[in-house]
Amino acid sequence: MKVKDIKHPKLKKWVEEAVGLMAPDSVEVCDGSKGEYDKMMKIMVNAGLATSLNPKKLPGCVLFRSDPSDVARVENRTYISSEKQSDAGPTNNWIDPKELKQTMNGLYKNCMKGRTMYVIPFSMGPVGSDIAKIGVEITDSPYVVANMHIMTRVGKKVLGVLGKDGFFVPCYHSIGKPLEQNESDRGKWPCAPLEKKYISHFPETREIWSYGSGYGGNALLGKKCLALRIASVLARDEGWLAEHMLILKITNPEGKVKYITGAFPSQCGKTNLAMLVPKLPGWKVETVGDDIAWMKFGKDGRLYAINPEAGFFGVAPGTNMESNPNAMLSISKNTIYTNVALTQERDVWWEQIGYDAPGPLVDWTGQNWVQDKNNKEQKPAAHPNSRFTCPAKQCPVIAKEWEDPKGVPISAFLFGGRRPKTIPLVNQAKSWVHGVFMGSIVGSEVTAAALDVKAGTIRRDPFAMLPFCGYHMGDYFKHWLDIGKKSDESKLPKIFFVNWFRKNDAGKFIWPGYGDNSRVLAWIFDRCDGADNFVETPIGNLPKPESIVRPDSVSAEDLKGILAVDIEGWKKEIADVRQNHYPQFGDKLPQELYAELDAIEKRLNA
Ligand code: GTP
Ligand code: SPV
Ligand code: MN
Repeated sequence: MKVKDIKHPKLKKWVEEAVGLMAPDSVEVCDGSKGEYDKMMKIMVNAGLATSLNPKKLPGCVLFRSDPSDVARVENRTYISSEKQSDAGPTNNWIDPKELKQTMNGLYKNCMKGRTMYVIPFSMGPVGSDIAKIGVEITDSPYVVANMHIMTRVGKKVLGVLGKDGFFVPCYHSIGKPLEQNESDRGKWPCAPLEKKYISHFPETREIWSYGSGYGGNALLGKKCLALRIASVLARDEGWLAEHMLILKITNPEGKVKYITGAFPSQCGKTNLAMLVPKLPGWKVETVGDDIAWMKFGKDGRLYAINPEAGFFGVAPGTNMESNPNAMLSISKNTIYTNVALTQERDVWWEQIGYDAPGPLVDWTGQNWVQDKNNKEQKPAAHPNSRFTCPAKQCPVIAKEWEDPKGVPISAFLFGGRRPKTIPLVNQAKSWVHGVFMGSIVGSEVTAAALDVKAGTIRRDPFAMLPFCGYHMGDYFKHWLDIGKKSDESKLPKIFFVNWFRKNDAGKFIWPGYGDNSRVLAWIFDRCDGADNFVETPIGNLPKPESIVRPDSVSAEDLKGILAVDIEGWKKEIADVRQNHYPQFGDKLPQELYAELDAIEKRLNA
């Protein structure tokens, strides 16, 4: 399709302006067809950017290697550019919108020379459903086009819903690497240097401007930029929730169904929990979503969640047939792999894939790599944030209702992170406000999902939304409290804090995690039905030890340890929140949360 075929005058004008500014060689409007996807792949194979994988092992799969400066989200180049700095809050980077647009217009000028501009109309959520939101992304990256085909619903049907005057979120994207005459990419992932990358959001005008990166959440603008940063602002204004949460369906041995969502920071186990194969006999888990949940109130006063995405952009390392067989099966065809290692048979390999490297590999940087298990210092063959992009419908346990525009009614919210000490395996909030308090203090050991935060240290990541909230986090806490105030609390989801990542003194995980997490889900399921399976403690409701079915690999003593209240550890936790975490939000920190902090401290000291 061509620009002249666009029937929406405002969209057409916006595209024409972008063409004038960015000066591409040609412009194409994406139709979302299989032919278009195949064409993108062909272009990238020809440019040396993509390697077709072995069709006998991985039909329809390709591998990309990105630039070392472009392997993850860049949080210190990500901006919430609201009119007032105080609306972005202390945890977001801010530049005055006029100034930022001026800078970025400078970068965008002629930035698509030598390239094709693709105009991608996309829907977050099932096309045409009331809850869906439409965006249009302009990009010069065929990689982005192909990934958007998988992660969102793209094409003509979206333009159909937009009609002549429908609302869309305009999203500019350029990799920031124009080509000179006769220049081509020749196998080098095109992007701009780090200091020229900008991932910008203009919440008042609902605009997204991204420049310089082609990777993941920086470039697939429907995901973190629209479905979280812009959507969180819409959700605040309209009284709903846009969250960094997985959505799962769980069925107990009696056939009773519940839906649970969970917010864990990046690389802390959402995809794995969403696709879990229960170790507990008779239980079943199915997937509705693995990264983002939009939740609105139904007429019955309950919260209903939809997954706005259509695919998974999941972490490769650690994924194997034991830890997550459903992910392994989902990515066995029609999958885009980025920054994993390549075998001689043109198969993929990564750390903890479940078997040793089958001979010499090409690592994610394109170098030869021979596994040396005696060398603890050996650099990984796959980048720690290497990922797969695959259609959600390929998941063997995708729930039949995953695209239901009504959404699914949520019974429980989980919060969690990687906490080697103190935080117990599972802990139920005593009330909605206590649950909001728990969400507000989520902390985790930092992972490789962002380029510029030091992996290994613990940072607070409230509600797993620190990098994804499009406004002041203090106002965000208030929004959660307001949801509680205007609802019948008995109909709201029950709130739980979970931690699969406790370590012993030897630094080993105590809890086996993955499929064994079903033991905790079963306890939560029964708790939602009011089972007498808990003890009240100063920090919340913890399981009676015998109410969690113990895996063989965990001793009774170890289980008791991760279900106990570490009084001294919690006192330190509370002191850290009081001294370092809450004060940064100033007078925007709701008093109710300080009151919760005081109450817990008092109970710990009693
Ligand atoms: P994003 O896509 O970055 O938002 O991440 P995510 O929250 O979906 O994380 P994911 O499920 O991809 O897990 C990230 C890493 O944590 C992988 O390397 C997993 O193998 C590991 N992991 C997931 N669940 C568990 C668990 O229960 N225990 C342990 N020890 N590791 C886990
Ligand atoms: C995350 O970092 O939480 C992700 C990956 O889900 S990205 O889409 O790159 O943000
Ligand atoms: Mn995520």
